[in-house]
Amino acid sequence: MTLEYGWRALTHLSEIDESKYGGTVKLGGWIEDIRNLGGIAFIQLRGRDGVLQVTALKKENEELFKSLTALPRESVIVVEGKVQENKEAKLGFEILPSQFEVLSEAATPLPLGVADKVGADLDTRLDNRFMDLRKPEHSAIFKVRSALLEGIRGYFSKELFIEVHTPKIVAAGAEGGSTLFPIQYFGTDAYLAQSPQLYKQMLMATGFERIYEIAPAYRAEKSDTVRHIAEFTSLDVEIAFIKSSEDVMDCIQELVRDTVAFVKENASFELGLLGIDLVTPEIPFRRITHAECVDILKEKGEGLSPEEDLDTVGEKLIGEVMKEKHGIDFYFITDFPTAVKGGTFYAMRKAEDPTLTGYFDLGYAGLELVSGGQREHRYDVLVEQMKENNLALEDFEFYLSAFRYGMPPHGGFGLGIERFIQNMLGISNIRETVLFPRDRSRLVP
Ligand code: AMO
Repeated sequence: MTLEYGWRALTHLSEIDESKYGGTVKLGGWIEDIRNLGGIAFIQLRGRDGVLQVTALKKENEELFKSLTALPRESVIVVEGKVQENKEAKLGFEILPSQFEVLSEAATPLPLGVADKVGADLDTRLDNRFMDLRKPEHSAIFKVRSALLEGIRGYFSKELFIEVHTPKIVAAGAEGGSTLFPIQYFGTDAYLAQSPQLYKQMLMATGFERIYEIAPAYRAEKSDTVRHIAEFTSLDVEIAFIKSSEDVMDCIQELVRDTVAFVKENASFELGLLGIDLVTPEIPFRRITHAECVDILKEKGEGLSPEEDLDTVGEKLIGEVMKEKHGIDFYFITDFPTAVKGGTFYAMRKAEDPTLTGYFDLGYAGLELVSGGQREHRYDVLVEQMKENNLALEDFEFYLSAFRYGMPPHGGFGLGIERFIQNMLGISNIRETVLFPRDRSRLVP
């Protein structure tokens, strides 16, 4: 039997309501399960937006009954049939099939169960990702991710930012040598970009004024953790004519609040499936200085020198304190000492106290989500800071030249998209938020 179909010719489950009862529809999907009781069979057909019961009766059409119930699980079919109300079916209706066509028969055994209640370990899931994502609670993560990106783009579009794309094959790193991935580029040494840092700053010399980029960033992270991956999606933002880091923090808290609200409204089905009750945070976000964090951690028995960045344990403890004391998930850690951000040669130091920068992190329930601040835009000072960091100035000439002919004060930030989703959905391992994650031991699929 052949059935006419096409990407717009099929009905989706969400389009079926009482007005369609008694009518004929055509749907495509995967056979999740078949329960054959002899004279009647219940076939669970999984589509983009749910699982439908197809009820076949032997006495109606024996040939159709036999061939449909003989199909292996996860085969792909298109089925045409009448929509009939059935209070006992999960959706309140079922389809009585009149025709169907097998588009792809699944091999057996399956590498991973789809309808099974028992979960597989993460490695097996990631090895068989195409199958793993047939589970609605797994694909829901990516639908939330898509809504989150739409919310982010909506915010920036409203604020008159333009979206840009900068090269991912670069000649110099910006975030320290230890996490650079070297590559061969037509016989020359090159790297995968750790961050668009140098390019987003150079764009401030063009007149674009407000830019953002959503793109992969690469870090050869030395250790395996549940919050680091080798290829992550970075939201990078740069804004010209800022007065101080305050302007950047302003932008971040509005962005985060509006994006969470957007996801809550536009991914409510998926959030429900995942059992997440999102709370839109109130702004302004509370602040805590780096020096205050040092004191708190000391009290908790966690030594952190005033010249050190918070480690994972420190980040988690500060997150717990902010939750217990103030009931909040989002908070800025401000006034990073120059010694911590010193390696960040592009950070502007405070005029009143050069041992401090206006640099900050945004913590999200114990996880660093954002880091950013005002940049040093004055050519001479920037050169001095680069020398302090023992950088070979000739390697950065392409960057420095943008500061010589009119560079407005500017600042910006980087936000890890996967970390945003990870904490929003309470996911323990960041790898679950990436379709095909890359880490020290994972290059395939
Ligand atoms: P930073 O190195 O702090 O700053 O990175 C910014 C944000 O990116 C995310 N992130 C990661 N996410 C997953 N896996 C990783 N390995 C990983 N590394 C970083 C985090 C982090 O807060 N150029 C500056 C930003 C700026 O100042 O504009 C930068 O890259 O969420």
